[in-house]
Amino acid sequence: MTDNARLEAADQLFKTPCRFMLSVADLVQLPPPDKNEVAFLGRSNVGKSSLLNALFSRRDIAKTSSTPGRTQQLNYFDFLGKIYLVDLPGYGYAKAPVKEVERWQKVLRMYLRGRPNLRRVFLLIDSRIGLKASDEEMMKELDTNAVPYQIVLTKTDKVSALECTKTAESIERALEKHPAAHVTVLKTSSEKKTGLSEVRAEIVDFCE
Ligand SMILES: Nc1nc2c(ncn2[C@@H]2O[C@H](COP(=O)(O)OP(=O)(O)OP(=O)(O)O)[C@@H](O)[C@H]2O)c(=O)[nH]1
Ligand SMILES: [Mg+2]
Repeated sequence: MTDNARLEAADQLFKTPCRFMLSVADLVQLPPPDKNEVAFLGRSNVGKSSLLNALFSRRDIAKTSSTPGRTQQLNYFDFLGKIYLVDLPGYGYAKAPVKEVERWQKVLRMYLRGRPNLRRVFLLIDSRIGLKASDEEMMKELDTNAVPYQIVLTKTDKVSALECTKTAESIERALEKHPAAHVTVLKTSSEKKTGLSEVRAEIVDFCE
């Protein structure tokens, strides 16, 4: 299949909406690991929920907000009965009570350590900011636990094309030291709907 055909086929599949399944606040509530799973991870407010919505050309699949810490549980979506998509709570600063934040951070870490069907984590990075210390820490943790992950730049509508390319290249260089990282950095804007086909195509690879 040519690259274009791969992207078009993925766009076609994503015309079918995903179905909200459940919100998980505690690991005992996780669905059985009977399907491949792909998760959206990143600092609070980076655009995880927005990206999930944009992939399906919808605004209301996952709840978004300008207040960091909007997503406080692991939100499960079933796509085509073939794969679970998981909108995760953010890490880093969150506008929520400390105890609450500690609780969901613990659940998040435990989830990332021991989910056998987790095939890929999309680690979202704000293209205006680049990698922060908390992202580097998370990458090390994913490496240690051998969780395959891929960096996705978000909000690229807020930077110039040149700046975006420079950020992507500098991250790609940093990734050489991270064994669990996918070598390619994807560039997206949920606002302008760019780079979405590439993310869709990566997900489709896990639908079989
Ligand atoms: N300009 C621009 N803004 C975006 C984009 N994606 C998300 N945003 C904005 O960024 C803010 C946070 O978006 P969310 O999708 O809620 O972020 P999140 O990572 O799910 O945040 P938490 O659930 O709080 O961790 C919202 O105000 C979005 O409108 C984008 O591609 N471009
Ligand atoms: Mg969210």
